[in-house]
Amino acid sequence: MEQWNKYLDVAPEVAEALAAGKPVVALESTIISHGMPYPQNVETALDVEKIVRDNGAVPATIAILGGRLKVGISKDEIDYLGKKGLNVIKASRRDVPVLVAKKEDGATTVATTMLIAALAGVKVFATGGIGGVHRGAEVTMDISADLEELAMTPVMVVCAGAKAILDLGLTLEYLETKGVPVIGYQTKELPAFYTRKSGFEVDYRLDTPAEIAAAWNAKLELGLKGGMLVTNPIPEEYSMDHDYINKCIDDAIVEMKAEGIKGKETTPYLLAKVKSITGGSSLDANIKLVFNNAKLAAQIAGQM
Ligand code: PSU
Ligand code: MN
Repeated sequence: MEQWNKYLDVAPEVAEALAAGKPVVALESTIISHGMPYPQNVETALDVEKIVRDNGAVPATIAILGGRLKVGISKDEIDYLGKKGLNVIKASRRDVPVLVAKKEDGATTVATTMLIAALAGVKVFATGGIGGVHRGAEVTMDISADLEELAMTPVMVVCAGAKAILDLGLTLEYLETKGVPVIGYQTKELPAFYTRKSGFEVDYRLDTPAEIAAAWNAKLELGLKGGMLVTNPIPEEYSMDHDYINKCIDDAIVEMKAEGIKGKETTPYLLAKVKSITGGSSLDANIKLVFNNAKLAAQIAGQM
């Protein structure tokens, strides 16, 4: 028998909103511990919660704390995860059973945040970028569990596309195989996180939060399993130069290979390396696009 309920702690404010059918937006915690340095990670996480509120929804930052699956954590808990940084375990789906049984902490990736959000009944989730098919995956088989989660778990993920640290073409192919709709918000081109353009097309361009919510509702009513990926381009004024950022990413990948970084360390390594190569300017862009996604996610949740 399924007894997932006994592992879940939903914050009272989130539980009340869900019970009343009010909009809730899930937020992840790997972006706090592994995606950005302290203290910008904590400042950003708190600002993102405020943006969700300002746009009419209740934020639910998700993490595993002392083995509990938390939906909605406190300011102090966000600060704790931000300070502990890389010393918190980056928790993907496969890490959940052991962390829960050992009563340990885990920062939830997109995959695990979706999993826990779905248990609580939260339908919309905002983040920066998702994991995907890594460059060279035809040899390494490094394909993020985020894609598999999108294939099976009913949560909409609002992101700024995926970073060119990934193979974007293969990532789109994988999502197609798994039946995951990839929506561009006011664009037909897949955004590439730091830039609005990637050279790849999304499946559909939808222009309003209401249109996106309608597609979601149709998917649920049809009984189609899995999530939906909404890609929201970084605002023009914060987007980075395409050639410059791609050169930085290529350099970061060369260094990663030289250092022999593999597996779950790959993504955090590349995020930190790109930040240092760009002298921190990529971090500013990263923060701005997360804000932009939080706003759109709250607006979509309000239309569901
Ligand atoms: N991409 C980003 N920022 C991030 C991540 C990805 O631009 O913080 C994090 C997310 O938590 C995502 C995870 O779910 O990295 C993917 O890791 P992996 O490639 O190991 O699945
Ligand atoms: Mn991986």
